[in-house]
Amino acid sequence: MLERINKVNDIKKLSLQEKNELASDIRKYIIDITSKNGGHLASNLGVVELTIALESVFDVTKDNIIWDVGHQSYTHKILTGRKEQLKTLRKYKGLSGFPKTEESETDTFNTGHSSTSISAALGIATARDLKHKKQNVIAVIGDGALTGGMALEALNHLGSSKTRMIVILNDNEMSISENVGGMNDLLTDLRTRKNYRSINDKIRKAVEKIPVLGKIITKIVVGIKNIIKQMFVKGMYFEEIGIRYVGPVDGHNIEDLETLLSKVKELDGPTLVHVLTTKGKGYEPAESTPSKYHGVSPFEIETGASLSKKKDDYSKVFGEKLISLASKNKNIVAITAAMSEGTGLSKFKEKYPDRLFDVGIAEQHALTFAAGLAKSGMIPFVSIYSSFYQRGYDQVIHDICAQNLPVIMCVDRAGLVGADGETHQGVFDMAFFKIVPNIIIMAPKDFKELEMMMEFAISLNKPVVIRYPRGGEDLSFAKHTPIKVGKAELLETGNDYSVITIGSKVSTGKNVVDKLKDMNKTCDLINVRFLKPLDKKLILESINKTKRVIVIEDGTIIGGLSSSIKELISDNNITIKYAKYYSYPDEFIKHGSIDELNRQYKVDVDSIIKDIKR
Ligand SMILES: Cc1ncc(C[n+]2csc(CCOP(=O)(O)OP(=O)(O)O)c2C)c(N)n1
Repeated sequence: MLERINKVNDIKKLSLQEKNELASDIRKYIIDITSKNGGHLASNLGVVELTIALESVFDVTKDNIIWDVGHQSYTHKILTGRKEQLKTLRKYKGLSGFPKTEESETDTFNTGHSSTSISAALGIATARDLKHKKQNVIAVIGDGALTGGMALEALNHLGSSKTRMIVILNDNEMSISENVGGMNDLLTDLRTRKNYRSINDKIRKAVEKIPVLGKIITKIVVGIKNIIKQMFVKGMYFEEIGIRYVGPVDGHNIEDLETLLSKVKELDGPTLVHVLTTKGKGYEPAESTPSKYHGVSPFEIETGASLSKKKDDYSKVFGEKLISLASKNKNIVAITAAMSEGTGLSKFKEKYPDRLFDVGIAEQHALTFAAGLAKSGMIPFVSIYSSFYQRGYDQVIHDICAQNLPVIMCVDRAGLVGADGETHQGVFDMAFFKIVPNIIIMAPKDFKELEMMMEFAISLNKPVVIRYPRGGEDLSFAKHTPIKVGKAELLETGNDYSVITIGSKVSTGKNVVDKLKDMNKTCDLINVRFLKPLDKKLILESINKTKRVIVIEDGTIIGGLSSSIKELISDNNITIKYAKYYSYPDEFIKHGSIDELNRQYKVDVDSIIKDIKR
């Protein structure tokens, strides 16, 4: 059936039977591609029928479908003329793993960070109404994404706006791990409501058969039903805030979905369709352990076994060190925003279930919650990916730093992340944290230094950021001098160049320095350790000596370490003979492997040496 799908709306030419066959072909195709390229396997397998039904009922050339997070858009890409390109999924210069308006007009809105779809859809639907247009607007959002503040803010607005719009709630009972919170409890109630509804339908049908009085009796029965409904269905949250609730419906039954969606399409006002799906559907390993197959690296299809060797990574080191610190200090608690696996906190969760708080996809809340904990004498370690800290920026400024509260903000996936691409690259955090008063920003050069910094952070009793990259350490250094606030570490000394580095780029600096030795040049290799407060004294001494500066960082050129060094040179009127700043440019960095991207942006050893030779 895949051969029949070549361009947008080809899906509309297939019969129901053919669509069911297509669903099975698409699953095989997605499994095949993700087994080679990696990707969001389980989430995509869960929405194959839902996507087929949506794109059969709606017209993606006119209607707007917005995929929340967007990690589940592979079937949509296949149905909209990108079947062949999908083979390049997440590869350098290949197809993105998320919706991209530049890839196709049928990708209405770029997503990547969770819980944005309802807001964006409501904006589009409101503009449609103001311009007297007619298209349908649909947000497809997961139960995990519905735990995010933005989604709840948008529902609040949607309910009162009365705008004609559809929210498809793709409920697979999973975020990356099991979904959490009161909203999830509400959905569980709604899920189990099926039996209750069919009993009432039977009563209604029976009563309606009684002539004349039938309608009045039905009204009374419906009235009673509503009371019962409110008692059993936790107040019918959606209906009460002004959004029609339809469902739950089996998200793997194309016929039922199409029937329901065609009816919902005709309705006025906001409607939420509750669709039940199975994460990982159709591939046993993913169905039985969906969180393991949420995002995969290449794997063997027969067994589901990963093809990459599991090496230690920063997240794991962080998680293990936190367990050891927590065993000695009862006040230490850990907070995650739905990312306990990714941030290395799974073992902590097992060991200290009462001291691990998974707050859902709620970075803003996670940070202010941590501020509250810190205010009352706890020592919160909040671990969030760099790009997701963007969500909680005001909380960092207003709730943590303005009150100088000792929250330890661990920034995982700092720097390039690779295949997830521009929405996920962690290149802005140094710049946006640096301007906040009271904050201390550290970055370790290797695993051991991460452990030292975690221990040191507790002693500071201030807002602290520790940023570390995705994956493992490039080099494991022999030298680890004790950490002192605002003090850099001089790893090597020389006269020709000052190589000033931070975090994961200390390894790059070390490799540059070694190559320069072969060219009979000696260098100061400075691991700044603290982006803030910066060790101006040590850095100035070095620059004044060498007059040749090489700065290497894994962040944007604006506002990070390069900016700090430029300011230092200019503030001190130093005349420089050579200055090169290796940071990422002022642009959104697309997907590709970290090595490929470092080469493209010339933040790699070879490019640095080439520049020096030139
Ligand atoms: C702001 C933000 N925080 C965290 C993430 C990481 N993340 C990606 S998908 C996901 C779970 C989404 O669950 P759900 O919406 O139910 O979709 P499913 O994968 O289960 O289909 C999370 C936490 C994100 N994309 N954005």
